[in-house]
Amino acid sequence: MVTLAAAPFDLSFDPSSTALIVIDMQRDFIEPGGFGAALGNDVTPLQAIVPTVARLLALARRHGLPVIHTRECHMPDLSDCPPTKRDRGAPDLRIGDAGPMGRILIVGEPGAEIVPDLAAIEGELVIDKPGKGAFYATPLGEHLADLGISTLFFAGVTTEVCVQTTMREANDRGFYSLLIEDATESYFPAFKTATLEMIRAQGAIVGWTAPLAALEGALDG
Ligand code: C5J
Repeated sequence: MVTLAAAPFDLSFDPSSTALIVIDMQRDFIEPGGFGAALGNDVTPLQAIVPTVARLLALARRHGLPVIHTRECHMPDLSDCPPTKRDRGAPDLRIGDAGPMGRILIVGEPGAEIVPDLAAIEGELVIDKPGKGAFYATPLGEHLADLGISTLFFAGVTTEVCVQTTMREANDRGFYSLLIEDATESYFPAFKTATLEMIRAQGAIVGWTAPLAALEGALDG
């Protein structure tokens, strides 16, 4: 077992039953011209965490932790995108509309791809998900059960939407969940701060948080 100095208290985990899930580090959220920008957001803070997520991926790969990447995206006919999702707000470009990186959040389009610096390598699972949570309508749960995973490390964007939703789903399914504080980001700094606080509040009611350096120290020694 490895013990990590995390908040709100230490987290002990067995690396042989731990996996890393990197949520939605896609061009559509991180680059200008994508879905995030179409919603009126400044994507710069999300771009800034790419090197930290790359370091986290390197750490997980070095220690043989299974890595799972997710992409929020929909079928070209939008049959898996309910109006409640497509019609939300008044963005310049809605899900499925044609933008500078192809159709927004559509499977196989350039904007739906993971940014090149964080691309999956051979043997890593990439899960396309129609929802905010990565367990909803995907094979993620079965895959983790097949691997015998009990602890999940989380990174990715955005902290308060897809990352938090997936951590809550994981918590309900019995996984010990840790969010790497500097490997996640929001378009809204206050939402990131609030999400970190609510995850670890009330005795880790959803899970734990820790900076990447603490995890590197715990694993690399
Ligand atoms: C959003 C996500 N924010 N990946 N998606 O719509 O968090």
